[in-house]
Amino acid sequence: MSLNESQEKRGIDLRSDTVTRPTQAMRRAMAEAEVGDDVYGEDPTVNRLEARAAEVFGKQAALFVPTGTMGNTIAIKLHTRHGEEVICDARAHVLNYELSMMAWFAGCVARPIPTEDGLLDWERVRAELRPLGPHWAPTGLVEIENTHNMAGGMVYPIARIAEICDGAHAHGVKVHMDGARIFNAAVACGASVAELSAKCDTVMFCLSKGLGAPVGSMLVGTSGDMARARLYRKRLGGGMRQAGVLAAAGWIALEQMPARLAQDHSNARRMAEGLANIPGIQVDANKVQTNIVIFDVSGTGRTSAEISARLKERGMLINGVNPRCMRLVTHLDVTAADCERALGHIEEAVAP
Ligand code: TLP
Repeated sequence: MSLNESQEKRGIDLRSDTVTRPTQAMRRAMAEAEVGDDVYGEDPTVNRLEARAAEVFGKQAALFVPTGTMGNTIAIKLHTRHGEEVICDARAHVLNYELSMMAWFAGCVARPIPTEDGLLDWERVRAELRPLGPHWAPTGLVEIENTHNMAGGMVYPIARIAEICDGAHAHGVKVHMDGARIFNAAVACGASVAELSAKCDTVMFCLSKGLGAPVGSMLVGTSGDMARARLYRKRLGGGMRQAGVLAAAGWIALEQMPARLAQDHSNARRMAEGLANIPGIQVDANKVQTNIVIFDVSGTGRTSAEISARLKERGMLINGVNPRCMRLVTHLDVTAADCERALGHIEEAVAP
């Protein structure tokens, strides 16, 4: 069976943009990659990818890490000391989906701020900043997520990021951006990733989500921070030896794939518009800015688990985020035609 035939048999997988398979160009580049031992800093393909990522983000240096979780974990460790607090949105990935890594590795607790749309602002951050006191743990870091996954792919206005960074820096507090999908944010707001993250001390971004690489994320920041980050990566077991095989796919993800993200965004918007017309489903299509749609299915009388199971029988995969709400994520392995078919399947699956 050819690769294309096997992909057609896969059905429609909208669980996440992490499910994408590497493109033919990526597979070729992986097969041909020049490699060395990256723990010795001798893998030319990894070195080239790190240099390019730093350049694209306008930062001094970058570090190739196996996962976004590891990139965020290292960043939090870099900027904090044991016993400090990390200010983040209440639905942040670092708080809810990373197995309390900030406590496990950095010895920090989260100071979550509930928000309507997942986006922090300086006023709210300032209200939660704490100095060391007889009862308080001091604030070690502010963390912002762009795009915001569980808020439905929301994008930070660039001015808001600058305000948070300027405010935090004036108080001696660093800012880390979980930019797992920062290229989606850049496409949605028409700014470069360098502009979006200019004032952030570190940024983690994923090659393995919308950009389609099979594995890999990057951390970018100052040379000093990345030298320390390299040691933390090793401590976490992330020294990957001939990782150029992976970085070769990452290079294509970084260089070629951002240009196609607008297609994912229009597919997501179309899905949201179609969902809004299905009785019992609630979603505001105008709020869909990138490739994630979170929609409320409670009005259908079915739980998200039931709907997931019914869709699975039709060869389609979508997960619930809780019993009332489901999330779908568009990506390079779903076409506009797949999205139309997906809407049909959902309409059937929610029907009484
Ligand atoms: N997100 C995954 C799941 O963990 C929920 C997904 O399917 O969306 N930051 C953000 C904002 C993320 O969305 C993710 C992954 C990560 C970090 C972690 O990246 P990995 O999975 O590479 O550790």
